[in-house]
Amino acid sequence: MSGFPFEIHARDGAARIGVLRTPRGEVRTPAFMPVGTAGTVKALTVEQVASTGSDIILGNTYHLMLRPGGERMARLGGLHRFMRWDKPILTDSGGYQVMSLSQLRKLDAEGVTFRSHVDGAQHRLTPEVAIQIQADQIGADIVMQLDECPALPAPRADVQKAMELSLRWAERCKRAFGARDAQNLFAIVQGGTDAVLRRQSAESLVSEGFDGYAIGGLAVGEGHDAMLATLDVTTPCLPQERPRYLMGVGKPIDIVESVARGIDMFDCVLPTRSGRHGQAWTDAGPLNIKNARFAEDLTPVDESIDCPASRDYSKAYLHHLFKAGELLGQVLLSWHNVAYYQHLMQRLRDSIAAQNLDDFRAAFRARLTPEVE
Ligand code: PRF
Repeated sequence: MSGFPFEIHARDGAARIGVLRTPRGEVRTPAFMPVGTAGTVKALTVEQVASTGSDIILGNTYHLMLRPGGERMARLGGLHRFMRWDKPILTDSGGYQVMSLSQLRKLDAEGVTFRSHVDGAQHRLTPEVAIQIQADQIGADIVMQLDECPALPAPRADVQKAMELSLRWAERCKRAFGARDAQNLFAIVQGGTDAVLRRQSAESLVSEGFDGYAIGGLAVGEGHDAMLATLDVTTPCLPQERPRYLMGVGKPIDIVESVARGIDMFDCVLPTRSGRHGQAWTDAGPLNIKNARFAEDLTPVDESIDCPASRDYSKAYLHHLFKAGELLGQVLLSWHNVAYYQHLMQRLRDSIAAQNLDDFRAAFRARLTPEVE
């Protein structure tokens, strides 16, 4: 495997900026991928998502295989055409969502059987099926291996078993994926917070050779410091020349600290989910827009961000929309939050280019004050 061209343009400590060149467009790294679980970045049009500077979005195999279904997705011409997003899409492989969302799941060495949370129908996901749905039916540009991610804390023996199963599934995914020019396959490092297991997982996957390497199994209950300590032992085992993706992370401060440790890609539901619940992300942390102190606040959430939702609407108006239960409030805060995340990624890229990431980190930490309720 060689993978899409990945050019690293500058480094600052372990951090890097680069460009991943896919046939559907360039991904500037470090990159944040808004989550488009069920064929939509919730509450946003693709034009709004693109306007935030998002180069790539994430889709979920689990949701799409249940609805509209993999075969129907293929007949509809694949996910890009269906949802009108013509830039790159990375899909998660489904195993993680089966564990958190489905009912009556049963894991064996071959795969996982589960009942749909939509209609209770039984489905089965194996490494081969996960590749077929992602690569052939959804038509994802970046396909993730099927893996098992245990919730932490867990006994070491369970973490080891999940890591070893994920290694065997990585091999099967690689065989099923075969040789493709227009699509990439990323492996997923597992191993909890155990340095020995993490190194073993990373070294095995790297010796097999994948187009990119994700770090899974974090942000699952271990806490910020344990997550960063795990990155410190894992990223040095990954090849410099391929992208590194930290799955399901995170808060802005998690992203800042992970970029400093050499991570190139992120995804998280936080900007869209918290936007739908009335939270606006800022450098000072999340604002609860329903708080009475915003009722007559005519200032925008962040006038330095080039997005109508951040710059042109007042906090008082957003407060009113949420108080009145108006849908537009959810749209505008989702839009602002994704724009805030992309603006943060741009500031991180600029800091790495200017070799002053440490100053940016220190200033970012200093501005983070808990919200006064
Ligand atoms: N595996 C997969 N998807 C994921 C994770 C994982 O470990 C995580 C963990 N934070 C988020 N999404 N396949």
